[in-house]
Amino acid sequence: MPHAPHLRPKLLPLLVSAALGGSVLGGWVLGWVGLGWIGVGWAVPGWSASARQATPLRVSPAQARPPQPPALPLRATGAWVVAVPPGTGETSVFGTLTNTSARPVVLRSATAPLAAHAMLMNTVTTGTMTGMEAARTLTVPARGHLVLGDLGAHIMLMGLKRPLKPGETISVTLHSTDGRRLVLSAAVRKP
Ligand SMILES: [Cu+2]
Repeated sequence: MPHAPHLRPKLLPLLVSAALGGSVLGGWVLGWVGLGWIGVGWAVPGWSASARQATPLRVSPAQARPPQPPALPLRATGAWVVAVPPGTGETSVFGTLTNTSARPVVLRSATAPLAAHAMLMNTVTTGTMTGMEAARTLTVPARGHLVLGDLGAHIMLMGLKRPLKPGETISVTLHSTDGRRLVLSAAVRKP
């Protein structure tokens, strides 16, 4: 991030202004430093650590980003997206989710950059009729798996922002009820 390095030149004037106490020059320097803080400094995480340390502060792009939610203990295998004809705005995501932890993982939503929204769904058969309905949650059992398929639970992407090309890989993120997430890559292919 470009912000943090700007702070360091201002640390010295701050010390100078403290040494000058209430003098006019001290007040002027303090005012300038203060404005600098408002303009640049306050929002930078870890800036006060840089004030205490003599070594130059380096902030990598990863550190400068806001904290990411913790990852889910899930592994996705064979994730794929149904290639649909151009003009079709929705499609399904299939695959297998394996829970590597000793507690069930309860998914509450999905998102995908290429879709306006995504839904968790179940396939429901009543008599001879088979249909889909939105699922409030989908659970991956502890040390077990959940198969996402066209005859069971699956994820639907709606409002596709562009046609998906067979062979490309798209990103889908699953979100659990406790705020963790899994970002999976799904290959687009014809059924
Ligand atoms: Cu569906």
